[in-house]
Amino acid sequence: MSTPTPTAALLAEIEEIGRDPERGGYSRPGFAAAELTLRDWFVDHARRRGLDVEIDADGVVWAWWLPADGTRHGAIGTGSHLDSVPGGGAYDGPLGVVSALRAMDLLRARIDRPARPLVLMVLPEEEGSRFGVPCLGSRLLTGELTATRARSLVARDGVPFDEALRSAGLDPEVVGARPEALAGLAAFLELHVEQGRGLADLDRPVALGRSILAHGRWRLEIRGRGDHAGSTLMEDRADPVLVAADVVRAVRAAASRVPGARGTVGRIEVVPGGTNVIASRVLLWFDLRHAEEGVVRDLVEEIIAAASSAAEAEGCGIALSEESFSPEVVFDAALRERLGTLLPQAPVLDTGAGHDAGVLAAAIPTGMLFVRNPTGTSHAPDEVTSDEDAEAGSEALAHVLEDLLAHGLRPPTPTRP
Ligand code: HGY
Ligand code: MN
Ligand code: MN
Repeated sequence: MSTPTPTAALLAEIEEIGRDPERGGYSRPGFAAAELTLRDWFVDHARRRGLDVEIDADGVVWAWWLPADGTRHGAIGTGSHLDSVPGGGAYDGPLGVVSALRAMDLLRARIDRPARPLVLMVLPEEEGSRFGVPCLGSRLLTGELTATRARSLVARDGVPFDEALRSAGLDPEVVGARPEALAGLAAFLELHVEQGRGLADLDRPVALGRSILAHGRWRLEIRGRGDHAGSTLMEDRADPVLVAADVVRAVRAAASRVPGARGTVGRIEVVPGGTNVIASRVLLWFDLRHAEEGVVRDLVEEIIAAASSAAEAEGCGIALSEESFSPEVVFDAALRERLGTLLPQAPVLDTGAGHDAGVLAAAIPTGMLFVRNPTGTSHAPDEVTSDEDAEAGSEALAHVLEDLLAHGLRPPTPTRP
């Protein structure tokens, strides 16, 4: 048995937290027990490294490595998330958090103190699996998600947002945008396991991120007439499940017709959910993605037209609500070029997966590093990266952080020969 790399050893410390024996993989919803345990684990490691740790009103964890003058301005931020999708993989989120700790260790072996502050960050509810809004923490931080909307959210398990925050030791009364904290950040870098096979096919361990597809989530309620499975003739039914079946097919057909588009229905709730009961209501969510926002909007129109005609034919009603939308993100070109200079072997990849770095990009220069995932699979237990590649990711992150901490965002002007 080979000795795990330091990054792998850190990951091994959390591999039993939030395992989901029923779905496989991990289920670590935001602000719930498993994610709070992971957050405590991170805070303990940060404190053991002498970092100043604070958890802000939105549940964002900030672990500071300060320069001699103690300033927190002009900070380089790095980190990711610890929550997961239901039955998710071990690396989506935690790899970025663990690699930040490992990069910190590599940096402390090279420099006593940074010339400018480094802050390791853990952003809550990135998957939006509990409250329905992805990147909830970074959206609150930037003000994209208002405190009013956040506090109106009710979790999938029925727990209101305020109650979930209180159980996490936070005060929902003070949730909201934090422009002063954001202003202190000069840049943010997120390392993430690749969610695709780009690096596997290129046979490289680390890549840089270029863009994130525009993507959104919609909730469709289909109202029918609940009734008895045995006493109700077929011609007398208003069955919302039948309409849902048509909508699932419409999502697949619409997205399949547009090159590069993605359309997914991964969650359907049938109410009341009895085997011998014709449902009264169905809740169905669909996720649509494409590089162009206009294409995503057109897909929504097409899907809703199909849902309306299926509902009318079946005597059902529908109601659509948009749960979240993220425009296409192109990461800061100057920062990406800088990273490319520092990591000349790293290819540049686009991604279809959303990230906190994508949300923060609206406010500050952000960039991403991706680490090879041989299966390319994500949001499933088969998500994987090798110990060696995980360590290569941490070393790449340390390398770029060292340069950014030394020189800031303006690269040193090369001295004339
Ligand atoms: O859904 C996404 O793209 C991300 O994993 N939150
Ligand atoms: Mn994810
Ligand atoms: Mn992620």
